[in-house]
Amino acid sequence: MTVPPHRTPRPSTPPLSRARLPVPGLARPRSAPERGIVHLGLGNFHRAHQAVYTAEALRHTEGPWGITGVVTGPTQRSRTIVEGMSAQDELYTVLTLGRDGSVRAEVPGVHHPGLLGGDQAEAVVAAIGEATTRIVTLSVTEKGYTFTPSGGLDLDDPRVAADLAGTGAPRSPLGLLLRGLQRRARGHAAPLTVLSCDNLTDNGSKVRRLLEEFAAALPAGEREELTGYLASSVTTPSSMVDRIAPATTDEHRALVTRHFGVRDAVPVPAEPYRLWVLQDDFAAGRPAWERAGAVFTSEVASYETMKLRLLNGAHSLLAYLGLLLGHASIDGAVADPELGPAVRHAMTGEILPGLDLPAGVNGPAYIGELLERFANPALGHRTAQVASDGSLKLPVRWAGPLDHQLAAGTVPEVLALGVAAYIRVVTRGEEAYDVPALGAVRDDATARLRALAERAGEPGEAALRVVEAGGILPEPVAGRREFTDRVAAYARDLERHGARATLASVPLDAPASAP
Ligand code: CS2
Repeated sequence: MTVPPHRTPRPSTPPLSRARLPVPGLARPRSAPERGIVHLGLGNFHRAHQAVYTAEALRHTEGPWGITGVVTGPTQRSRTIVEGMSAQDELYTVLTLGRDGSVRAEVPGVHHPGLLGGDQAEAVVAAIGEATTRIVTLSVTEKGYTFTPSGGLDLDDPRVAADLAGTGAPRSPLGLLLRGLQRRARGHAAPLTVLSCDNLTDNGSKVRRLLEEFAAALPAGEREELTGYLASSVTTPSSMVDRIAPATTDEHRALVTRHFGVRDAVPVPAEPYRLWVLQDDFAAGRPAWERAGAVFTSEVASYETMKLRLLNGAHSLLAYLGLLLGHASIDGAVADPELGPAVRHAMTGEILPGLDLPAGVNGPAYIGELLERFANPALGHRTAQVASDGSLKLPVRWAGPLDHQLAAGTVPEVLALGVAAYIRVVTRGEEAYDVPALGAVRDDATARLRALAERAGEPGEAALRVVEAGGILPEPVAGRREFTDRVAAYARDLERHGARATLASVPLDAPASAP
């Protein structure tokens, strides 16, 4: 789509609506088809990824694949999206921002009115329970799955406990899903696919295990009907999802007005790249997502591991070390003359060696492509955003490569420094990076990890305690003295000499150093 010349924003700019479209550069979407999908986690990622694939698939092959989006996060932020879309005929703009400054936009137009998981739980359960619903998709982030570090359902999580008691409306994403499945099991029992679109290894098996454990913890009677329905009628394919879609800012809103002459309260910025790799195991049909470029393969696991360790793993390194170096955005962090090469070294020498790449993928070429994607200055992807929830992200992203390297007898230096940087950011907060404008890093483990660190006092000892007792990294990694000693040494160096001097001291010549 070509972009029209910039327009001067007018105070009376009309809101985005079906009647207002098309405008130059922005086509009018067809009306949303009958609902066949309920999506839990109506955030930016879903709106720039699955919704775009679905809209494109529907342009080629029609089907009942309209989406009811459910927001499951904190209520205020959630309301903004649901209310914003509702005031715009359920439409919003996906802004595709190129490295060269190019701006393309599209309006997927596949959504039905959204629901608030908190206030409208009964409506969500009813929507999942309807016979016409064939797929429930999830992008609820690591936090939404309420699991323990070993991957089982966290029965101590207050949301899970309340949902199991069943006295009030379900509160957790899995609780909503489970009660919806129960409704199906008790009614028409039509088959359903539950498709996780989150950054978790083997996300299909994970979600199945969690649902089974949830069902098993219900009172007898409820338990049997649900366990039977899960086994006979619900499939949980795995999928690898990829598209960088940062948080929306006023700049993105202004960009829509400037380029297209309409007002959009809830646009989504995204990079041009997108990929979706799925296992083709759908119980009741699916959109023709392959017509939009999705890849159906039995090799999902190797795509997932590659993406989680190389893209997300490097992202986290850029986020923590970037924050300590004063970088507000990922593109600024990767352009840093010391940090950029260190992260490339980690990807090539510390992460890539442990990977079983999917057939036909060239590791160094993939790494080069990732570094270019990170360098996109138009995205303004904030380091503080990627750094949030590290206690749940790091086990998925860094534990595998750390384990692989340590088992091979080497200490991966950049990853060890990354762990020290994470600990510094999470235990010291904004004081660690001295530039409050970089923003707050949210992590539910903060209070717990801070308490561990405070008891130790000195930064090296504090880092040791957090690694050994913080439950962030699994035992085979957290119990390795040669590794924890390096993390402690880096934690001391960060305190004494600062991030730049510490980074400069990391040996980057060999693939990884011997202990
Ligand atoms: C990022 C991801 O915020 C984060 O932790 O690493 O959201 C990343 O942008 C996506 O996974 C890209 O597909």
